[in-house]
Amino acid sequence: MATLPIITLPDPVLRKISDPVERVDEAVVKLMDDMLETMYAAPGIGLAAIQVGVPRRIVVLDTADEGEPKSPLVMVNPEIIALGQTTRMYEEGCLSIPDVRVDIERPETVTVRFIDRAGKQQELAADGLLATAIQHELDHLDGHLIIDFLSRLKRDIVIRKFKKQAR
Ligand code: GNR
Ligand code: NI
Repeated sequence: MATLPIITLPDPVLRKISDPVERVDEAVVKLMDDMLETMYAAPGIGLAAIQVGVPRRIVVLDTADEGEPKSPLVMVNPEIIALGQTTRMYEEGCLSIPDVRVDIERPETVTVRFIDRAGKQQELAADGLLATAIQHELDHLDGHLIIDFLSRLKRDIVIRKFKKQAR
């Protein structure tokens, strides 16, 4: 296993739309395991493949609290098949946008269909932090970021700050 460098703003790779995975082969399993190690090391509660520069529809998640047993989740080609009616507001962060927090209102519950590490189709109904994190990760697969929920003015300020840092 290996930790991978996490891509940050303003890298345009983060805006790419990721392609579906055709087959969960050895290389995909290795990437998923490296993504989990990278996420735990960061530390974070989720990671999309595009954040390590791979434009494939793969995400890893673990929203277990510190001190609780690890509860890694790996999703290939995830699709949201149902969203709850009620919403919740949560202050989100992103490993690709260090030190920025954005209050985001999203559906409180979500049902997602995906292929697991063994290549088997699964469905999962999630709520709370896991539901929030799943929606955050699926946004990455379509090139969407938490700053897209800000006004244009605030978004431009964040982007300018990261462009300046990158110089
Ligand atoms: O580690 C992360 N924490 C987090 C907190 C609130 C809502 C979403 C997240 S996901 C984030 C890791 C990340 O950037 N995943 O793409
Ligand atoms: Ni993120």
